[in-house]
Amino acid sequence: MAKPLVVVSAPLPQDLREQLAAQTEIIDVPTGQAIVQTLGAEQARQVQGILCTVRSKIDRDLLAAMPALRVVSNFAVGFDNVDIPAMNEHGVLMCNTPKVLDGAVADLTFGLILCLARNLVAGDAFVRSGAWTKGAFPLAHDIRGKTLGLLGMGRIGREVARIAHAFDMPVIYHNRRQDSEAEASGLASYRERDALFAESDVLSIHIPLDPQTRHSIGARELGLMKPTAYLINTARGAVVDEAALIAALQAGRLAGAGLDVMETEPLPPESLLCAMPNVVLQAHIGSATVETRRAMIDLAAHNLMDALAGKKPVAMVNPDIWERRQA
Ligand code: 8YV
Repeated sequence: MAKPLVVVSAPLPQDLREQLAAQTEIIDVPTGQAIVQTLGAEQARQVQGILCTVRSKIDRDLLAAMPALRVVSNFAVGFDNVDIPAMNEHGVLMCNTPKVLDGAVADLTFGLILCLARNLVAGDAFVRSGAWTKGAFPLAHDIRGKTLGLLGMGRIGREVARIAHAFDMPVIYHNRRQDSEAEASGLASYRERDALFAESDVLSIHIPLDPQTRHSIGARELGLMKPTAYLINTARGAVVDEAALIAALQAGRLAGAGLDVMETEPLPPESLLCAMPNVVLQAHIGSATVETRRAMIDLAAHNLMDALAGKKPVAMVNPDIWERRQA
């Protein structure tokens, strides 16, 4: 029997490539490049699996062009690049990489919080420029005792809460579903959504991007926040109305923002965010460590190989498709 045809549009280490090549025929598509257009209609019709990053758009057009497609495996925990209702209609399994990146993203969240509160980026420039020889660096702020608000209490939110306890930060959260375990263990206390924005000294976002959450943090929410508070976003840029965030920062209605994600990535250098001293920016690096990325690509590649071999993948976004297939 011919090996199934798969598209690889993600950085795949050689050992995993060899494992995948033993059971499939691989077509490489440069990361982020439109898959169907690169392949052409004839080849697209035969593709059974895709391994891709969040830069590949998996939409109705792609699904219509790939009637043999059985599985899409994202090299990411997020799947806002994928039209899940359309995947369900076409009976295509969606896999992702949860858990393995929780620690890395939570660590970066704290990196951003500390950069803002202690003014570390400016402090580095202060020393390098020789300004230290002329006087002391201005005082910054403690994070100890300050309230951390978590919007979203999934795996990453919980990991951030655990770290916050080591910094003696009281933790409050808002989530679609109240997390009784987090409450019972003393990890975090539930707040209504508006109260979370109003009470937090640091508000950190840990929700996925979907049609309901897009621009769900806008002028109204930012207006509820303390003028001394910081906003941290390591989730997805588009959950925040970036124009409203810029306006709030410019007006001093917010003390600062730590952003690993933006509405447009890569962030154009002419963005007003780049000129703001009270903003710390990173290039969507939440999971970008050697160890975490290796764990992610391992999981993503095995999800793909398992699904094609008829073995239950470890991480499925729409397990109903799998169950339906078994039945
Ligand atoms: C990126 C992420 O996917 O996992 C996610 O949802 O946003 C990141 O880890 C990363 O760039 C790997 O493609």
